[in-house]
Amino acid sequence: MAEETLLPGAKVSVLLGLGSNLGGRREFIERAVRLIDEIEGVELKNLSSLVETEPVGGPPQGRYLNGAAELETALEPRDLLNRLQEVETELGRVRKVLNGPRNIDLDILLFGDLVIEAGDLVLPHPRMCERAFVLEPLNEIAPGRVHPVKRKSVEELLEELRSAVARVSATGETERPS
Ligand code: PH2
Ligand code: MG
Ligand code: MG
Repeated sequence: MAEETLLPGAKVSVLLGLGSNLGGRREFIERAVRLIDEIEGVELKNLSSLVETEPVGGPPQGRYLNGAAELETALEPRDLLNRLQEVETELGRVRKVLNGPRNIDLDILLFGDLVIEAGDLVLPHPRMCERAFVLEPLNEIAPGRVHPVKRKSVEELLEELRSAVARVSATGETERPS
């Protein structure tokens, strides 16, 4: 575990992915951001613009609005995850289909340099490097932030993903980037 998370009261920088593809998408994300900023022990530092994206995976569904936020928190990762799930519930999220439509989705992408796998708490977020809808807004607010496992910056990860996508469309190659 990263040393900073062991120091009681020390603040850690956390990056979140934000998404919505049901109802008033922008309003859901804006309300979520306000509720997150009100969580005790959490301070909102930065918010990306919100971009419209094609749905990736899951059943056929509408386009998403996606963004990213940077927080500082003294909470433990599990407590932050619980608080974020409470915000999702407060905004009326119902968990039905895996990767299915949702009015709000709040994902912890990076929590300091923490690397952990504990049930539903997996950090860094296991699919963040394959998803342009995550890396693009993240690159707007934290291009230099380094992924603690890949040891590459968000900017580098996005560049890699873009060239992998370009390669696939040029050659029809289907292999995923490692
Ligand atoms: N979230 C998913 C599944 N697919 N596609 C887009 N474009 N944006 C998302 O936030 C998203 C998705 C599951 O969390
Ligand atoms: Mg998600
Ligand atoms: Mg989620």
